[in-house]
Amino acid sequence: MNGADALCDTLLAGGVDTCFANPGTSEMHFVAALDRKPKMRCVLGLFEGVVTGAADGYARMAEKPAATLLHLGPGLANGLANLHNAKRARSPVVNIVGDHATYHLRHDAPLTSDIEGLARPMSHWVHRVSEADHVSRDAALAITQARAAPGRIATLILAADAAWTETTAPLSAVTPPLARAKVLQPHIAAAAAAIRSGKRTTLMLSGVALRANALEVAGRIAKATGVRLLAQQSNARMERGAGRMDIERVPYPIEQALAALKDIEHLILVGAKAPVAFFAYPGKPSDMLPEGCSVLQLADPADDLLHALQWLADELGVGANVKPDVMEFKRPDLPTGALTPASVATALAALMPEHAIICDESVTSGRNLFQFTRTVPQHDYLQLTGGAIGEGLPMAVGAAIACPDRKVISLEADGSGMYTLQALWTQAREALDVVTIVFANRSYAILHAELRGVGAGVPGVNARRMLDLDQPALQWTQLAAGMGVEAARVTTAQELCRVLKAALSRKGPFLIEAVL
Ligand SMILES: Cc1ncc(C[n+]2csc(CCOP(=O)(O)OP(=O)(O)O)c2C)c(N)n1
Ligand SMILES: [Mg+2]
Repeated sequence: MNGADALCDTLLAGGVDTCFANPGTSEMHFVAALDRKPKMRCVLGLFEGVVTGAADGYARMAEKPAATLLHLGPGLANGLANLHNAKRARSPVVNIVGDHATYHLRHDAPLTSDIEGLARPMSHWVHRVSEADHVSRDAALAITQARAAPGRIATLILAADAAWTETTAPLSAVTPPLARAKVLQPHIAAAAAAIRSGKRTTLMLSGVALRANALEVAGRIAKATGVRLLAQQSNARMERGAGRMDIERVPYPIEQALAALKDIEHLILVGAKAPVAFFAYPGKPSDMLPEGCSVLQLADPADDLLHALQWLADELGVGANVKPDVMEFKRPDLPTGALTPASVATALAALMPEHAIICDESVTSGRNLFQFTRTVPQHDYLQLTGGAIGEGLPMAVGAAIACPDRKVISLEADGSGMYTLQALWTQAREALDVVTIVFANRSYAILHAELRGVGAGVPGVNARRMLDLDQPALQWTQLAAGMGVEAARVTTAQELCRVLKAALSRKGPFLIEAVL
């Protein structure tokens, strides 16, 4: 057994059985060891942003980490943006980065770089293993770190000679994850007092407080006390649909966000952060809460949020007899006419299957998606959490691998999609059940609005050349076909309905280019 074998065995013993990879020479012994482990599913991404984005999507749905396999500093650097998104999503990831053999580093070969320096900002934990005898111990540590609530990025840098050297060190056991911490009684008492105060109080939820069971309790509290429920603007995962408690999110556009928050006197955070503007805009506030609004942190993202809400309900005397106002099942009629974000959302609401997973990187086109999908079959809704675009298509890969029996619906803006479109190839190779709808508005539409929003004026020739995706228009059906994914272009709502229905009724990847 060499260090690489010890790494694989420790990963498998720790429940890490999926590896998203883009290897190089320094990882060849790790590749060979993975080759000896049929229980490990190895998934190739043709760019490291696919690898890290898939690890994020996987973790959100599997509720456990995948491993990555990245090639030295440059490979890691290519994957950093989606590692950032994963960190913001609080996804557990065992991020494995190969490095040169220890004795080779001093020669400053071309791929040598400061891997620790690159890893640190997007990791919670960074550790280098240089000796085969330490690989299992350190891999177990990495898994423990990744699984610590609410989920962490654990980067393990593996020296090539640590991987290839023989070891007789016993495999380290991976400690089971600790139970989430229970909140303390004074927090419950303070939250209950705020809700009883008669002032306008909002419970702001994120993290696992947006799962159906926690939302149900929050819904009972809201029904009995009149407290308002609101979710963070972007969230890793929400359980939505008919029979569940619906919850609004803080809108993205700052004016709408300020309007949504303007009446709050007490804000109680349950696994959420107090809302701040996504960007600074001249003359507008960064802290979006109204003056004098008090903020109370009931529960941290790492806490047992369901328990906190249940305890709060008890404290307020909200019994199980109080029923939340859950959504009743209802689908819209199939849309007709022009293809617009609204008609795409309507088609989706009319046709989407039970237990779908929606990966949303639709940017401006998805702004009103929620209002169309409140009453549709139950589904999970995954968002871009760190604002770094190029995560949607890889996230769909990871979600589909985590949940092979569920349909993944990937809503992708055309500009964002181009960052990591190689994910389509992985979808084809792995025969993943993903229907992608590309919102082909042939523009960085959001940035046209932001140019006005920051007061920078109207776009001239240079600005338009930086914000428009025309000349040439992207041919998404050809891009998809080139990577083995069947695709169709639609230009009317009727056409979309016909193609979407067909795509949803079969297994495997399909891409719909919706020309807006
Ligand atoms: C990694 C990264 N690079 C650049 C940006 C800046 N940015 C934000 S949105 C956007 C373009 C969005 O265009 P598209 O995906 O087509 O969505 P649309 O606005 O058209 O709905 C860009 C470049 C970003 N958020 N993240
Ligand atoms: Mg666009």
